[in-house]
Amino acid sequence: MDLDHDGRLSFSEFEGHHRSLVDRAFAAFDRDADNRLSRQEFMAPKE
Ligand SMILES: [Ca+2]
Ligand SMILES: [Ca+2]
Repeated sequence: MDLDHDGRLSFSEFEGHHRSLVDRAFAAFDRDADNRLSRQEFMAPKE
């Protein structure tokens, strides 16, 4: 998360970390990988 290892978290480091988490969460829902969540994908229980 602290990309430049200066012991502090810059905004871009923080943003990049959370962006990657969000990307992974989105990909977990997006079963057909079309970069859109249908209602069915969004409502489907995670496995
Ligand atoms: Ca840093
Ligand atoms: Ca989809």
